[in-house]
Amino acid sequence: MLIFHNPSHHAHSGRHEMFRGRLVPCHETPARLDFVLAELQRRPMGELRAPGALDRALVERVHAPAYVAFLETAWTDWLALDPDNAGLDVLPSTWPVRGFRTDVVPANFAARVGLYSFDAGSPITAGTWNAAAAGAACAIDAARVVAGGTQRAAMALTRPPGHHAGPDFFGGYCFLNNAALAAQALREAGAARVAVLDVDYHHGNGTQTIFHERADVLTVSIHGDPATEYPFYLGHADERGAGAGLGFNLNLPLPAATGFDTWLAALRHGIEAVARFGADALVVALGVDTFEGDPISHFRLQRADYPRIGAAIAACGLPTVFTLEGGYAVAEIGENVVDVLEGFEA
Ligand code: OKP
Ligand code: ZN
Repeated sequence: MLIFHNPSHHAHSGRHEMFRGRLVPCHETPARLDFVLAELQRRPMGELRAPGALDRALVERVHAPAYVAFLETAWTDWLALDPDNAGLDVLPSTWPVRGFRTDVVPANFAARVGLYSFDAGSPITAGTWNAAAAGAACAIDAARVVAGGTQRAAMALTRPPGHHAGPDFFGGYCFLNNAALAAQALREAGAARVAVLDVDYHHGNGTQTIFHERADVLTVSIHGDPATEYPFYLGHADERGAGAGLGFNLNLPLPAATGFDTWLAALRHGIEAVARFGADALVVALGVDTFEGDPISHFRLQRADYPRIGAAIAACGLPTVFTLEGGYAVAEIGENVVDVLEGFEA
């Protein structure tokens, strides 16, 4: 498969995320992608390529233009407040929850950060826009290569991840929704029906919300039950989509401590839904934070399970775009990701 890697990912390197009353070191680090690249040196899976220029217009058909503009200028706006801010990350501390207005964009920068976010765990740094934009270009380019038919599969090997980013909000370490951008690019390149299969430990709330009222993109997510697991406020089994999109979202929440047998049964269920939908192309939001050694997640998948995930996905027989999402057991992320790809290609 052709792998688009993000040459700008190091530019996004957050210092801290808020956790239980403390600022703690970020889990979502540049080392994560470096470990995947190192494993690909040992076990090459195909050509590695840098992305081309970002199709900004396509990004603005997935995300609100005002949100994209906010992300692009957030760092300079932050520095304009105080030059000493260069040594600090941007983190929100106030949000417009129930009863507040979200239709008036505040002039105050901190208020705008809150308007466009949903957690205090996703710092904006000097290079966040450049890294997220290059990652979006990876996802769009991967989709176009697959749509062109010269490759059955391609990957957007990038960070920050994307699946928590919604139409006009960041959070969960995500800023631009790479999987949604790939799905939109596949649609615009001629695939009538596109399925997004999200196998990250966390519910793909951003992707679900982006396609909530659309019947042309099926969203399926297998994840830790939001009753106890991040992102908490979305991802329940009764969320089926709305309007024209009713019936085109499938959530498969599983309890903490779920092992591979139960997880694989959920994957098969999700794959059956993709087949019933009649998808012409598939986007896989590939997080490997389902791994038993993951420091922030609670499933119990083991190393030997990952090739089997790849094989099950390959059996869909669809043109496939992978995006990299979570996986925080940094020493093992490379092996687990490449194991999925190897299982897919076998
Ligand atoms: C991203 B992805 C908030 C910290 C909560 C966020 C987890 C984001 C996971 N202070 N943790 O789905 O792997
Ligand atoms: Zn995750």
